[in-house]
Amino acid sequence: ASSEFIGDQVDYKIIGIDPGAGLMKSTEKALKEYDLKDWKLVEGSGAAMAAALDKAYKDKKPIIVTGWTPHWKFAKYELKYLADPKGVYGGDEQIHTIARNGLKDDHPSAHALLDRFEWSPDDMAKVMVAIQEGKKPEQAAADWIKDNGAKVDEWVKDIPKAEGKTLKLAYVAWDSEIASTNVVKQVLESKLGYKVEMLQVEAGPMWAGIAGGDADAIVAAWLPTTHKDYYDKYQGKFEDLGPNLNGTKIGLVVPSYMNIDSIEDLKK
Ligand code: PBE
Repeated sequence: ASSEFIGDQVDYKIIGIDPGAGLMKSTEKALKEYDLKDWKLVEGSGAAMAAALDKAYKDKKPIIVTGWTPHWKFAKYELKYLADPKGVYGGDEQIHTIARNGLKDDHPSAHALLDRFEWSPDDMAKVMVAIQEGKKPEQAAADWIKDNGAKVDEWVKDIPKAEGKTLKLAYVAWDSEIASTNVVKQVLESKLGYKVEMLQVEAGPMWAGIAGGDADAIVAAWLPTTHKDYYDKYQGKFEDLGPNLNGTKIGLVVPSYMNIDSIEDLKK
């Protein structure tokens, strides 16, 4: 093999994230389906993936990462998804809000807000970019709420306040979910009077926590594909409140300066 082969250039490594992420399971599947036997998927975290991408990009070096949209990286760098002709990463997805069973009876106001919560990829990207540029997540969420008063007022319209009640929102430290969970926490607190605790966990425990009732809700369920295993495993043990965001994507992402376009190009 010569150094023209993309595998040699990146040491046959794909930079992954946390092992529980649906994106990691899909990528393992992609390695099989595209017959990429020599390739390794490197475990890490969303933050480590972003750091590796940043470093490679600054040096104009080749790199392949597991990526998703919405994500601030697409605002900061010129990137492209590798085509996935076999459709391993699935098609259109939504991010859903999931409540624990019984939340509607125990916390009707929170349930009503969670059921109404819905925003756009652009909304989410604004919060993500602000955090990436150095704002604290709480501040970025508070600023977004201030700048989007009409939208937030629609979410909370006619919902009675629930002074002093406590709630637990579980989430994984993916940048997209840090943004959404902080916004929902702040709305529940500042508009409805709840006290909200954010539980940062891995993907498996997040779903187990909702199914077991240890967490009250998540706004971080990527469906129907990315979190299908978790969804099927706990079916019946949670309430699906439907999409809170439309228009996501996951897959393998590379800098635009790289001379490949499809996952199939990794085989050459
Ligand atoms: N993500 C971001 C997650 C869902 C949110 C795509 C990294 C995952 O793969 O499970």
